[in-house]
Amino acid sequence: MLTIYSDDHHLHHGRCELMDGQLMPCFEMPSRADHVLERVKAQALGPVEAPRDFGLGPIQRIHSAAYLEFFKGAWDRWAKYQRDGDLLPFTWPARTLRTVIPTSLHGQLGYYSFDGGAPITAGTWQAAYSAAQVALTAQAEVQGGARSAFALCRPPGHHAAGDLMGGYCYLNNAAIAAQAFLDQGHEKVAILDVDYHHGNGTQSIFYERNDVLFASIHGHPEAEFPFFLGYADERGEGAGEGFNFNYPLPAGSGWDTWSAALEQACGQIRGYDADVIVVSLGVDTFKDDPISQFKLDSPDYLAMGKRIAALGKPTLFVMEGGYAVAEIGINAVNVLEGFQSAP
Ligand code: SP5
Ligand code: ZN
Repeated sequence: MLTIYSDDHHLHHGRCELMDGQLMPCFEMPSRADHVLERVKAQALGPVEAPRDFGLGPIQRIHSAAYLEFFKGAWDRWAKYQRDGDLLPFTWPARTLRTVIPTSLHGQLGYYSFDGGAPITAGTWQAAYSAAQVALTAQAEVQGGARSAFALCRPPGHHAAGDLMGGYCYLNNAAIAAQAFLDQGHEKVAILDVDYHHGNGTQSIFYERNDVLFASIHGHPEAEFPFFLGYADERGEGAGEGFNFNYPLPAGSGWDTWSAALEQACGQIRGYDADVIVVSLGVDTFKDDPISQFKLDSPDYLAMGKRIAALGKPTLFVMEGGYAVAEIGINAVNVLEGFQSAP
């Protein structure tokens, strides 16, 4: 399996996030992707190549022009204040407030984000842009006939909506790749989101459409980030009704519970008869993940890859979360090896 990877992810290294009443070092850090790359090489998964540049066009298919302009220019506006820290939002247009677009930097930052978990640094735009190109280059490999490809994206993308950043995400790499498949002639794409957190951004992007089926297995939003989306009764709307499937699971869920949900998700994907599958590959379902509450163990990821392979469709893997840095390479590459080992 071909891996696409860019060193540009190092340009994004947020300093801190708010947790347990304290500012803590960001869990979403550059060493995550470094460990995955190391494991790809150690296991000889296949060649590793740099991304090609497909420009802004395919990104604009998913994200609004106003959002992209804001994100691209935000750091330069912040740099004029000559503060020490990253650019972080602190006010959001929640209930009772208006959703006007302010003129100020922090007003706009609140408008274009949904949490305080997506710091903007000097290199964040370039890193996120390159991650989208990584996804698009791996997509082109599958479009060209490969059985699978791995987009080693960082920063991750599945929490980013059309005009919102949050949850460590800025550009929705999986959604951008899914749209590229459609724009290049496919008619039905399925996105299977196995990250511990609900892929609220991806769901919202495709919620009213029937050309992308979205299925997500995640910590129940009653108790888990992103809290305000990801319930089982969210089935899609309008033309998209019946093309969105959420499998929220309780804290403590292990492979038995998790794999039963995977079985259901795979059943929906099979019934849909997708041309191609995009996997939002988060491995924060791991038992020792520092911010998550599932109990998957490393061998379970081999089984996960095998089950996905049994769908028998061309498959693009897009890296999302996973914060047990020492094991992230083993767990992510286990999914890919499990997939590859299946007939
Ligand atoms: C891509 C991705 O996985 N994003 C996840 C963003 C999660 N941000 C909220 C983290 C909250 C952590 N709270 C854990 C409490 C444990 N004591
Ligand atoms: Zn996650």
